[in-house]
Order: sequence, then C-alpha cells, then structure tokens
Amino acid sequence: MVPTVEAKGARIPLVGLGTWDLRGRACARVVEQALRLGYRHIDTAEMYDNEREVGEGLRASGVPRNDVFVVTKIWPSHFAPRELLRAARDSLVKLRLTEVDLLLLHWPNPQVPLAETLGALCQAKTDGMTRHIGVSNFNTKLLDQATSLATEPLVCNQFEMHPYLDQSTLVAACRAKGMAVTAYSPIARGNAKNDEVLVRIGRAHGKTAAQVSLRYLVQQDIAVIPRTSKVERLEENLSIFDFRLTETEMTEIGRLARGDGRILDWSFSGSPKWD
Ligand code: 1BO
Repeated sequence: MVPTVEAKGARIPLVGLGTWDLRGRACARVVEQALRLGYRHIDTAEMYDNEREVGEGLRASGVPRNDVFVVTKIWPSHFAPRELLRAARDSLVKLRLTEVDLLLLHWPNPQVPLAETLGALCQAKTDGMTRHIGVSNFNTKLLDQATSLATEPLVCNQFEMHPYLDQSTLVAACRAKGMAVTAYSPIARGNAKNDEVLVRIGRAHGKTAAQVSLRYLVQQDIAVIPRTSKVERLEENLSIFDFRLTETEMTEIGRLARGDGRILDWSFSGSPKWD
C-alpha cells in the first residue's frame, strides 16, 4: 500500500505515475502495469493527449476505480469559464469516468482573469466533475490570489521539483495554506541517475540514485509522479518506502540545488515569475 499525504480531505498517494509524453497503446499498457504493481495515483492532462489511453489502462488493470487517485489538468487556453467546464467534461468523456479525484489548472494564464477561472474550477467541483481541485505551476503570488478567490478548497499545487531545484519558498507557502505538493520531473528528467552524491548515498542503502532522488521528496511528504515507459523502472520508482535517509543525507542532497536547476521554463501564455 503506497503511503498518502493528506490535504483538506484529499488523500494523495505519495508515488504516482506521470504520463506526460506517453501515448497510444504504450500509454495504456504502462498505466495497466503500474496499477497491477500497486500504483494508485495516475497523473494525466488534457495537454498530454492521452486521457483516452489512461482510462483504457485503468479499466484493463481490474483495479477498482475508487482505489485509484486520478488527476487531470485543464490547459490554459481553456481558462474562460465556459471553455473550462467544456474541457473538464471532455476529459471525463475521454477517461470514461464520471469524476476525477483532482482537477488542476495546468499553467497560469494572465489573459483570463483568475477570478473567472477559479469560479469555473470551483463549479466543476460543485457540479460533481471532480472530488478536489488545485493548481499547477503557480508561484507564491498567484497562490495567494487563487486561495483568496476560490470558494472551494485548493488541495494541491503541482510543480517541478527535484534535488537540483530549490523550491523551499513555494513548498512553505503551500504548507502554510494546508495544501499538498506534487513534484513533477522528480528525477530531473533522468539527470539525477548518475549524480555521484546520489549514487553514493544510494549505495549505502542498496538503492539507486533515482530512488534516492524520489525518497528525498517523499520523506518531506511531497508526492512524486515520475514518468516512465519501462516496467522495471515502475518497480524501481515504487520501491522507496523500505529505507530512510538520515538528516545528514537530506542536508547533503538539499545542497545539490543550483541556480540553473530548473528544466521546464516555457512561456506558454506568460511564465510566472518563479520564486
Ligand atoms: C506544461 C507541462 C508541465 C508538466 O505537466
């Protein structure tokens, strides 16, 4: 059983499967395999163009729907209220679900007033399309605005986080608001795999550097959603609950953060000013 982090009534499994870039049959197969191996958290998005296959994998796994925490996200070009509600409905149709567990705003969009977008997101929840709502790639300033505008609890902020990127300010802001954090790219797109510090620490625990990178986050109650298409990696990414990093090791890993550690910094509709 994968441990969970709790926020405002949402229980989010600390390890999930990220599906960005997974497409077609391969995506459905990996989702099915992951669920059979014990994953109970699947992360998709309108923008990933794979919600249909995620739904297929979910059904093929035979795991009861209510045992799985399904997350999807609305793309910023659909942040106008009517568009958002239509996009949420389309996601449910593709997933063949009556509701998801968590619906996120994928990336901030300054072109649409946040109050309108939040109003529609809250409506998606009260209409029963999702059990919980949240945001992704919001900085502390946007998070303040979002939480003061939302009439329903925002349970999570999902953003890039791994040992090379210091996100302590944003994590502290989420915690102060009682929100959970989900880290995408938690192995820094594979860059952490050969890191000599992580390799050395991993060796002391009989683990890989990737497992140390994931453990570093879950040990702070941060959910991780590593993406992989390889079954052996699915198992590796899940096997991080049978060891504990020492305080000294946690501090040493924290020192790997560097100014140019961010991987994803695109300007879709105006990147936020990162904390
Ligand atoms: C814009 C994609 C970020 C990860 O979901």
